[in-house]
Amino acid sequence: MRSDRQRWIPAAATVGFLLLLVVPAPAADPEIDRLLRSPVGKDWVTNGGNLTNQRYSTLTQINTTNVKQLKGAWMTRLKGSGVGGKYSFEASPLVKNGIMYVVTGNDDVFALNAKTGEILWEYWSGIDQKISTVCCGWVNRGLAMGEGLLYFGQLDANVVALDMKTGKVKWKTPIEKWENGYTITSAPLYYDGLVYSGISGGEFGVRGRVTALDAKTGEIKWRWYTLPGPGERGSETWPPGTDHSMRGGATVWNTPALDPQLGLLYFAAGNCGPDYDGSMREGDNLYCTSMVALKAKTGEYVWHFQQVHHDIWDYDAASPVVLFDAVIDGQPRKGIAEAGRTGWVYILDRTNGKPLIGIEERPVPQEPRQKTAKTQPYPKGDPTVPQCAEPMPGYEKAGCIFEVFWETPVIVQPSGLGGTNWSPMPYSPDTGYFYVPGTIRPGAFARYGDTFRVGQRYVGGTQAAPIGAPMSGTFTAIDGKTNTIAWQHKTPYRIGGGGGSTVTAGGLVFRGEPDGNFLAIDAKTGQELWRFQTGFGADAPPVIYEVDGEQFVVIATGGNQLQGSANGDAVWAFSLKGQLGPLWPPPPPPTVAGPVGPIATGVDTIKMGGNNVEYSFVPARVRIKAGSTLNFTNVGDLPHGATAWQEGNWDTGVLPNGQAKSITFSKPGNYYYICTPHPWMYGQVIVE
Ligand SMILES: [Cu+2]
Repeated sequence: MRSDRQRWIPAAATVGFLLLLVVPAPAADPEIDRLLRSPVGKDWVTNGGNLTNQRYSTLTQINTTNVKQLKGAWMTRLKGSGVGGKYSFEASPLVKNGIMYVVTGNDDVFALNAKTGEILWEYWSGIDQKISTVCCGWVNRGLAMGEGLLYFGQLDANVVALDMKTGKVKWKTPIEKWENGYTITSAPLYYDGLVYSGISGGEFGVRGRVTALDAKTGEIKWRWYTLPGPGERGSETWPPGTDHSMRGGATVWNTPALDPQLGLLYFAAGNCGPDYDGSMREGDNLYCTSMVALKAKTGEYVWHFQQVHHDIWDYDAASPVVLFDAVIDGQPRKGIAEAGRTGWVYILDRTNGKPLIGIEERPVPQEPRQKTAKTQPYPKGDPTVPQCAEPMPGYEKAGCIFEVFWETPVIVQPSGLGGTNWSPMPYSPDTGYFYVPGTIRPGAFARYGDTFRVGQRYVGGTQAAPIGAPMSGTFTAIDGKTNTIAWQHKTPYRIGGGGGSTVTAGGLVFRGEPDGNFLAIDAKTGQELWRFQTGFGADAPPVIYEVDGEQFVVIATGGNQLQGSANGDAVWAFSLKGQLGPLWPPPPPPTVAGPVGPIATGVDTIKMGGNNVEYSFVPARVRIKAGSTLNFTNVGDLPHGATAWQEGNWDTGVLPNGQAKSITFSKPGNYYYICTPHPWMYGQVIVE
């Protein structure tokens, strides 16, 4: 008896232990997890629609036969949140059970009745308006939901959870400090009790990472640095004995994707820092400009694929990765794809990170001072934008995608502000096409030595478009089986940093334009079927949902700094029962390069080389009264000047560091100017 019991106890303990091993813990939110794993239907519960980031809706009520009848169902203004030149509106609204949740560029969150547009509650972030480490517009790309909470990152580098019913803060976890250069702009991903968030700051000498937080408490469960510490995997791609990798950028500012079967989390990491100066960081510089897979539960490294070795062009992998399944060469394959600023779509096997269609390492131009990589990956298939620049007057050299440069400017295309930027790339399993927004724009690249200072811009050069350079875009259907163009539209404006799109089983691609137009396109043929003027820059990605049997298409229209489109705070919803007509068109975005950004008033000093950016006028655009005097002060390291461009005849001459020259503007007019030694440096004075 006694010996029997002795045998029984360890046996029971072993069975219990085995049960712990094989029976997974119950999901914290089984319903959201199921929606995240399923094709997208009436609800849209995460930024990319579901865990694949495909942005493909199975709803068919609105389709190619009836889309011409589509009209505005409602339009709601979000009480001035995110209105102002510094903001962009890039969020995908989320919808669950007839309630919509949307976040603005000021990190303010609104809950709306998804059928009527009525505001149900508001969360005002109260974020510090003096945050000085925002790179490229105050922006928030969206929310995640699960366990009755909404999750999002703020520009002050906090991840916040709100109660979905009330908008009250449940928890708030700082990932970093904005004062150190860190901000959060991407939408997080919720799945199975964890919230995954990236971090931005690639132009501020930061160390990129992905952080997983406990969805209930906000506790940080793990973090994975995109830049290896000494002795860690990948550290051999940085110069030994230096700490350059600790401020090498590789930020993650797009929503990850997740394969629950493989248990893997996927994301793309951004450009290397300092962006345009590779002289001190010899090596491939992992994991800059790379697609990465980690174990979703633990953050353990599984594989990576680097799109650009030793990046010196700001070829930031910024668009969200997309998971898809396809039969390629007769074999069912598990794919992952990402649209790069290089203009290529990178298509890999998501089980192992190996190219699915073929990517070839080819020799590229060399510049020993930049420690350039010997070869670069060239994907098989078609780029979506031209990859060579046209010569321009005033520049000695124009080159193609991996053309090298040092201190004399060289014009390169696509450039780090061309190709596909943060905009998502939808995928339709019906057509097998990726839908790729692209920007065509040359950049004048020049390197200069930059000193690292915590919380200051740290880019080591410039890629400004030469003043007067033409800018436009493309919208391309890329066949996922071949990586070749199925159809392509030339667009009048840049759309790679906006013009978000979404595809449906109704055979439609919905996409916005920075001139305010919202379009429906035949997903198979590319034919435009419908167009509607929203009145604001239509640069956010649309979302599809259903309430009470009625299908809606919604888009946040509030413009975009990258696109130069008209700012606002509107959310437009469309349906076949809609009654609202179009608004007046907003001012169109520029199609020729020139000074951009907010117009400052009450300013009497223009800093040349200000904000730790050598080739800049700060502020770049000012409005003054006739008879006012502007004091041009060189705070940079190099000699700079301001010289009238086209209109007017004034010149500060070239001033060394610390010197200033005053110019009085007596006649009203619009005065552009450039720095003659650095013609990619320009500004604007509006005299009234
Ligand atoms: Cu200059």
